[in-house]
Parts: sequence; structure tokens; C-alpha cells
Amino acid sequence: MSDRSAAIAVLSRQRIELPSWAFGNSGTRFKVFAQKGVPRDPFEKIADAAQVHRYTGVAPTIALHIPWDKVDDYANLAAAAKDHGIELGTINANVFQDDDYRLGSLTNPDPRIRRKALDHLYECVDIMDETGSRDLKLWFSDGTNYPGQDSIRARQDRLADGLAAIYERLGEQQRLILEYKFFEPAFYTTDVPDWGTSFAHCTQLGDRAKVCVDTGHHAPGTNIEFIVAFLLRAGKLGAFDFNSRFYADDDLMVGAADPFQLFRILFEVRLGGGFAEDSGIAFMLDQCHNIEPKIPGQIRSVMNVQEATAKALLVDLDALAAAQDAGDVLGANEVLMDAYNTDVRLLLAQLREDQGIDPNPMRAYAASGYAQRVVAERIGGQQAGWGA
Ligand code: RM4
Ligand code: MN
Repeated sequence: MSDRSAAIAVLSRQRIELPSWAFGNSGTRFKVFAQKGVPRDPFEKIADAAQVHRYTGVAPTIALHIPWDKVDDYANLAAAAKDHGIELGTINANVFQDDDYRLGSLTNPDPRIRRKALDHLYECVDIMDETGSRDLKLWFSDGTNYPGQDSIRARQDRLADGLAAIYERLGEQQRLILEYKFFEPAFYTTDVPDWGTSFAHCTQLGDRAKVCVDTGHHAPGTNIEFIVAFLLRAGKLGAFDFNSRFYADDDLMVGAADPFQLFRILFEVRLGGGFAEDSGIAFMLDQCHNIEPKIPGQIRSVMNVQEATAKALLVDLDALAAAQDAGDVLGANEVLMDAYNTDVRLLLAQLREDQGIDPNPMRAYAASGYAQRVVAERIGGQQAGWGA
């Protein structure tokens, strides 16, 4: 098979999961800008996510965030997703938006609050049982703001205990995905600040505990593709939360700030077997569209991932290996850059046509009139947003 047809084979089975919260209102700690036509409940978020799938063909699942997407009947929600041609995906827990969590959730010094956090995580597993979700994604805002505030070691012990309890509760087919982030909202220590901490806890837990790499959760200059290569080699890469950052955890569209970095990451995914059908890696977006329209923002992001994937798949591995073996530094670099500098937009347009969808998803969505329709229809009620 030529590089091109091998690339097309992978691209045609690529799947990218969408975050329900990308469709709600979001903002910074300074201001949340409300947009017209924004969903008012999880059902409307599903309808919007289905639009992204409809015009890209590669985004058939939506991740939920509990309690933001809490409903009485999850079978009903799953049925609604199915009606729209998509499915429910990862369940994201939320133990960071309650007054009780001021000093932490699973690592809180107060056992009553640790118990409350654990109960929420158990509830998330119950929901997974109803939705058929495979992954429980955990991100903890836990940490401290001042030296001496709490014992770093005791907090690690509490974290390990809490994680073990939740891991124990998972079914055979379910996984615990532990996300890390180096700071914010905690400013001095964070209890899961980096991939090493997540890796160590996941290793201790067992095979069904894996690391989530949120591309926005690193210090500036961090070599994320190295982390990806390392985790893949160790069989511990469970998921991506894709987004891009300029300064902090900006949650901007993936591939917008640094498309070259996204390419380098996806090239390591390719080398590590991450595009294999049974790799088990969840490729998810974790973004907020604060000032741009949300559905097109998600469509653009999906396309950015597709473009970077296509380029990563076009790297000539034989030529690269030959140059590497010969110690040809510039030659090896050129092989990589040749692929990166290839314009893959036509290839992807062709792929979409072959799959019976419009070659230009952005244009097709804009022409559909959906945005105008929901603005007209979604009158009254409470728009979904952070904390809503
Ligand atoms: C966190 C983290 C989580 C996401 C929340 C909304 O910073 O990235 O993955 O669920 O934000
Ligand atoms: Mn994330």
C-alpha cells in the first residue's frame, strides 16, 4: 500500500470525541459572554454535537460532564443521541465546583469531604453503567496555595486511597483515565501536576488505569510529544484532551496556536501504534469557544486534528529510518518537514466526498441554516454554561 492509501485508510476510521461543554456558554474568570442559540440542556448539546458529526463524519460521540449534564434518565439521553446519529462517550467527573472542595476533594484533610468526592465518583460510575460509557475521566483541581498549608505526602496518600476505591468499583470493560495539570486553580502545589504523577498512580492501580494528556496542561516549552512517546511505549496512554494554548490553560481550538506541535504529537501517536483500531486511545477535544461560534469552532478543531493526522501519516518512515541510521541529521529532519509542509486539504476533501459528505464542512454547515434555526427556536429557559 502506498503511503497515501495507508493514510486514507487510517483517516477514514479516525474518531474524535466532542465535549458537551464546548457547546455551552463559557468564558474567563472576568466574563462569560452569552451567545444566541446556545443549548439549554444536555439534549440540545447533543443536537449541536450531532451537527459537527454530520459535517465532518468523524465525531460520532459526545463526552458528558457530571453534574453539568445530569439528567433523570440516561437511557433516554442515550436514545436521544442515537436519534441524532451519535453516541454518549466519556464521563467526566466534577469535584471542583462545590464550596466543600475549597481545600481539595479526594485529597481534602477532612474525611467527610473526601467521602463526598468519592460518592460523586461512584455516581459517575453508576451513570457509566447506564450510558455504556467505557471511560471515567478524572481531573482534580486539588492542591495548595501556600507552603506549609498541608502535607504534600499525606495528600498523595489520600489520593492513592481514593483512586484505589474508585478503580475497585469499575466494571471489567471500564477504565479510569487520570488527567494531570501543572497549576490552576491551585497555585503552589497541585496533587496531580504532571504525567509522571499520573503515570505512577495509574501503574499502581492496574491495567485499566491510564493517563490523559490534555495538551493545554503543561508548562511553556514542554516537549509533549516526548510524553506521548513515553506513555505509548509503556502502554499507559489512555486519552487526549486536545486544545491549544498560548499562555496558560487557554482551551483554544486545537492546532490553532501551534499546528506543528500537534503534528509532532500525532506523529508519535503513529509511531507508537496509537492509530491502530484496538489502541484504546480516546481522541477527545476539551475546548471552550468563548468568543467564536461554538459549532463551527468544533468543526474547525476536528478538521485541524484531521489535517495534522494526515501529515503525520504521510511521513516516509523508510526514508526517515534510512536517514536516522546513517546519522543524517538534516536528511532526517527534512523527511519530517516534507510531510509537515504537504498541503493535505485536497486529500481530506476527497476523503469526505468518498464518504458522501460535503468536502468543505465549514461552508456546508454555514449554508445549512442550523445556526439561524436554533437562534429562533431556543428562546427562554436557562442557557447551559459553566456551573449551569
Ligand atoms: C479542566 C480539565 C478537564 C475539563 C475541565 C472543564 O481544566 O481540562 O478535562 O473537564 O477543565
Ligand atoms: Mn482536560
